[in-house]
Amino acid sequence: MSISRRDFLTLALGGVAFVSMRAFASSAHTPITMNEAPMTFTLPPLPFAKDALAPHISAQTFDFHHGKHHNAYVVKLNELIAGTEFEKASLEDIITKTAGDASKAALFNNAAQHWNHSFFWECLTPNGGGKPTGELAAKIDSDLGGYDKFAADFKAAALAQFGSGWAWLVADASGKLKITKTPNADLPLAHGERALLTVDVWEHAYYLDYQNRRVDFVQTFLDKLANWEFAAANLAGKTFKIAA
Ligand code: MN3
Repeated sequence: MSISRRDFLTLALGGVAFVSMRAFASSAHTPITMNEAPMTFTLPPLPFAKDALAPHISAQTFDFHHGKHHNAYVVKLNELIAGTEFEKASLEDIITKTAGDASKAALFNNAAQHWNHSFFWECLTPNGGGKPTGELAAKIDSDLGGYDKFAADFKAAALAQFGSGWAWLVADASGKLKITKTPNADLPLAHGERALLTVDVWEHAYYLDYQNRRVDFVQTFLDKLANWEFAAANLAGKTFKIAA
């Protein structure tokens, strides 16, 4: 399969947030035959320039966090699925079928971390943060006691996650908003919940810019970086799918 750089840019600039070889495979741009070899997962580009969030998150942090950490999960994931029943599966299928299976922990961890990071980049935006508006704000009022309580509870969840993990705003199976935290690679998808917004609280997410001050990082995320437009689209039912 051949994808030209121009096609890639056209798709990327056309608003396709998550592009990958499998996404191309199913697009009109690239006819594919049934016999074609399984595709591999690819590192999605950041949805902003790597210095666009400075000084809140530095380009150096993205060099490591996106270029090294996230990339390593993708490389390992591809190694683990090669030649297995999972080599043609969607990322979501890999995650849901390996969640809770101790014998497939490495596969789950790398697949979930690929999903988590791809999602997290979309949760960040220059000039983001502050209070959401519209339906999402109304849901935060009705389900979570208003923005100020949401912010306090989200920050508390992020700080209470001992060691590595994630804090989330999710919609549960009934559609009610909840704040959750998950350890390591664990994620709402493994618990029947829909992710709306997340912040990565692994130390690699903030150590270069904030050292040990996780609280300052999470406060900055809420005040300056949170992409409420993305969260609102997730609430509205936009399917976040990493095409792999
Ligand atoms: Mn991370």
